[in-house]
Amino acid sequence: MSQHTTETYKQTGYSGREYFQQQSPLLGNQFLEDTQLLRGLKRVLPTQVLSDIQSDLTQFGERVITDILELGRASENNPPKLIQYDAWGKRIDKIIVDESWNKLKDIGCSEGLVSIGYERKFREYSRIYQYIKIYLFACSSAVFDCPMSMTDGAARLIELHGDKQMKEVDYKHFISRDPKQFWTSGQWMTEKPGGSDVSNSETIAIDSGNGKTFNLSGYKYFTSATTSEASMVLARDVEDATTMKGAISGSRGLSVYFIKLRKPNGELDRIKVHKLKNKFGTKAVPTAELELMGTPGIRVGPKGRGVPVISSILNITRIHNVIHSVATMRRCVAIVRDFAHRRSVFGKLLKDNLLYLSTLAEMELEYRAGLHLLLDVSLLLGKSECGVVSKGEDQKQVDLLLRIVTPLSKLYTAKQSISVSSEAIEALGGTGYMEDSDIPRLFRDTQVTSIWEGTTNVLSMDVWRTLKQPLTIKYYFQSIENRLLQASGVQNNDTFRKVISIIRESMKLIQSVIDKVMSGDMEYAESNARRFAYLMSQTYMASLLLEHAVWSKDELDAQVAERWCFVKLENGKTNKNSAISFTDVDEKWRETDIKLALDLNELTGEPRGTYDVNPITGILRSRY
Ligand code: UCC
Repeated sequence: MSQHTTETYKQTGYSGREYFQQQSPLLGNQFLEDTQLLRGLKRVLPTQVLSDIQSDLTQFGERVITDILELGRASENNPPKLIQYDAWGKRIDKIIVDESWNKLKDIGCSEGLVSIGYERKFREYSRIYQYIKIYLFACSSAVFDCPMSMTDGAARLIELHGDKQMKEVDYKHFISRDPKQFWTSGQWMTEKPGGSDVSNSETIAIDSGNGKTFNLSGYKYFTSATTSEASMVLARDVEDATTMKGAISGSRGLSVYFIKLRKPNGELDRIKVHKLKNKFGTKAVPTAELELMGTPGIRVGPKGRGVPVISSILNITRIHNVIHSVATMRRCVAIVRDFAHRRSVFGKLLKDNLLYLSTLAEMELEYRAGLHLLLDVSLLLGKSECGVVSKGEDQKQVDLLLRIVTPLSKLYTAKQSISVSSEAIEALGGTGYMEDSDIPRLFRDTQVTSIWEGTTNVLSMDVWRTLKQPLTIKYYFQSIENRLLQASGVQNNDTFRKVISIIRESMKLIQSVIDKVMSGDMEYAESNARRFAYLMSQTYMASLLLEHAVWSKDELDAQVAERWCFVKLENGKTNKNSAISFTDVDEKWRETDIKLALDLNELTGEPRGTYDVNPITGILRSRY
């Protein structure tokens, strides 16, 4: 210590000593450390498929905490800019994105984030493979999963409704693994008169004279990923723009059009970008307000069937929403779990604080239930697309089940992810609230999952739309009942018996609501739609957790199913009619909390997240 410092210390107390430095949370390989994912995949995938994809998922799990995470951060730090005029006053409408955003596109392409689902190398399991890669990618990629989701939806729409040219040329760009060939697509529906209600759409489409190409004019209010090469656009068919002759009002006058955004010289083709949206989250995603000024487009699918046709995109992007939501929950759990091993308060590490662990256990519970739902809906999609059915099923059953499970999983996991990510901020205290900790971004980004692709209420009403087809509820109950049957075959398992009984009660409640609505009480249906959709989601998820517990024969998995039933379906009731009392919960679940929160390593009994070096790969963990 210098003479001067010693003097200063004597006078002011300053000694130049080192102050406490908190270690930041670290992340390891996001595939290998996700033990629940590995177990879930073991349950749903044939052994050979898992063995074929495991090394790819492992390398990708490492990339999402290294180069992809760095690119995602760079994209976040350099959000897109709109340059409307050049120095000479010429209107140019250029959206400038950071180079990292373009690199994320190239990586997404070469990693097959869209193509895997269409190459169908693993038939019905291909969607699970594709979606687990996107799940790993989502929280590291500055939400580049958004353009990927719409590209996925556009590829599916062309597969179902596209003409020869689209199938032979455009589709191939969407599913390419060559970054030079790869295109992303937008999906432009929303206008100022309506986001949820598209029936008032003002954009019009007029035949250019050849009966094939149409000119589109209108103002689109939210166009995500405006740097895409192409887009699917909802527009109203008219014969005359001035008189609006030929226009049919409401959503039945709408059709879907496929447009290419740019001319060969790279300039936007009769599209004016009015502004980039100033969003709460998803800051790197260039979302714009723009005007179509006679932009050429080709109709996709039948005239006037715009909503059902574009729904084939919506039903895909809604599953991407589930992916993003579940990925957010998993990332939050990973960060908080690691932090619990590094942060000491009130004389002990957070990993030894029972209340902290109880909160983390709740987050883990939400994540696990969301994960099993994601695996289920992905498999249903794969089966539906590949025309594959399981024993005792038929195709209609798969299709209708997919149709209802899609909105149920979208609406429910979005809400879960918002509460879990909010909890993660709190779990990291003041630093978790700081932008440069990167944690608030997870919360802001996932807040949108309950809004885009249909709000919770719109999706809740969509659940009622699906129930108009009477077989839907039959298949929904049947799929749950199959799982209950499996579990009831397990001897001497009190936990399973309890879970089965609670799920059966919930099914009765669901049926009673349906009966009331079928008797004509539509106001009841509308005002209770959200509660009802939650009940249907939670009941279905309970059955999935039960199925997983039956498969794994793991006592902890059985307790997870039981806890889900208690928290969600029994609603924490303490009356004597309840299958589980609060006292039971306290005694039994204290131990479970620790296991759930810390995800103890089965081999060593050590909690994961205590190492700076990944115990599985031996590779250094990355700072989140
Ligand atoms: O926000 C947007 C882009 C953001 C970026 C996306 C990234 C997300 C990925 C996340 C990863 C990070 S695009 C805008 C999103 N907008 C919406 O989602 C719209 C929300 N509103 C709805 O969903 C409404 O319920 C509407 C628009 C579907 C309501 O329209 P209608 O015309 O009033 O509905 P109808 O009359 O009930 O239905 C018309 C037809 C019916 O068939 P038919 O005529 O045969 O009876 C319905 O059964 O459409 C059919 N239909 C469907 N079919 C309606 N919805 C569906 C569906 N989901 N699947 C199949």
